[in-house]
Amino acid sequence: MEKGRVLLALTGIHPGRWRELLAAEREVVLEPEGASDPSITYAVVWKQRPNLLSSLPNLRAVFSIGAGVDHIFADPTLPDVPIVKVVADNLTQYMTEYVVWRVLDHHRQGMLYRAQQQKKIWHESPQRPAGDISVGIMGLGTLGRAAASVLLSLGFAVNGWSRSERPMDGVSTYAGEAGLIPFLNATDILVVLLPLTPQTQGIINYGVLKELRKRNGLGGSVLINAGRGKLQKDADILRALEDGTLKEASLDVFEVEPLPKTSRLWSHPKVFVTPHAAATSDPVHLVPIMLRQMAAFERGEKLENVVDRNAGY
Ligand code: NDP
Ligand code: OXD
Repeated sequence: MEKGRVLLALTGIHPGRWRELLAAEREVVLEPEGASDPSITYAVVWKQRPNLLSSLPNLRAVFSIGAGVDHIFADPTLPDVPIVKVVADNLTQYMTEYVVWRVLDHHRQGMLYRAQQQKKIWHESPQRPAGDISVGIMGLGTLGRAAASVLLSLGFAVNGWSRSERPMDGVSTYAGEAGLIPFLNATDILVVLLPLTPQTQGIINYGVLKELRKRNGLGGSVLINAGRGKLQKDADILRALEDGTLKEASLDVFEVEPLPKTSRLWSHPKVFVTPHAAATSDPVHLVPIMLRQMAAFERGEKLENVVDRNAGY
């Protein structure tokens, strides 16, 4: 197979470093140039504009610069070529850090103590051992499993929910629709690491939050969403916080991003907001993986981490 040219089409992300690193081994065409170009065989994309990829007559594969690929599937004319998602130690590590940071902050009452500090209140609240708390991870894939293993090592009880059965040592696992309610009923801190698909859209709604475990002494359950914003209903989260169904939430992702300045989530005292920053895609770590994959593909080897089109992730 001939060495193909790469189209770089990133929306909302500066292409400079990506282009520079890809150019070490490949000729790179930067969108908006490149449409219909027969010399382009690969596309490296983030939220590419619709119909762009279908205009490339010799496209062989698409590389997402993120672990999520919903931004690619948003294109209604996606050509039938393999779509490769990011699986990289560096990104996994970032996500694990985010999840563990947020779980520990909620568990160790960071919100309460920050509020007390503001008012100069010296008051120690009761502490619970990590083993008393069940962290439920929705989406026990690459990122969910990595976070689960660190949470286990910290002593938390860990539950995991996935589409198919995914056994993991030390984790109580649940699968599919039948497993959802039992999973929620056994979970105090819900961590969402699902992909956005037609099946998962809006899954974090009031009814689901209501099913989280209710226990005396914990003051309510906690939601941490670092998956995708459209998995959740922002208004349902606010309702659950207002009526005590939820004690607190850490949200990295939102139905609309950037989170509109008018959103109550920004100023809610029980919500911790980050700007879709849980795990950044670092070209220094990700481009070498893409270049290695392109070269291997041209030697006739199989691409790794190809998305399942039917499943949508
Ligand atoms: P994986 O594909 O490795 O894992 C996805 C998991 O979700 C799998 O366990 C899968 O089940 C499960 N799942 C998918 N659909 C369903 C469903 N309908 N019901 C139950 N479980 C389901 O993905 P990653 O771990 O690599 O990434 C997860 C997501 O994290 C990404 O798609 C992206 O949206 C988000 N992300 C967010 C970032 C941020 O900065 N906020 C950064 C990186 C990723 P099964 O195992 O059975 O297939
Ligand atoms: C991703 C993301 O999908 O950063 O990797 O959201």
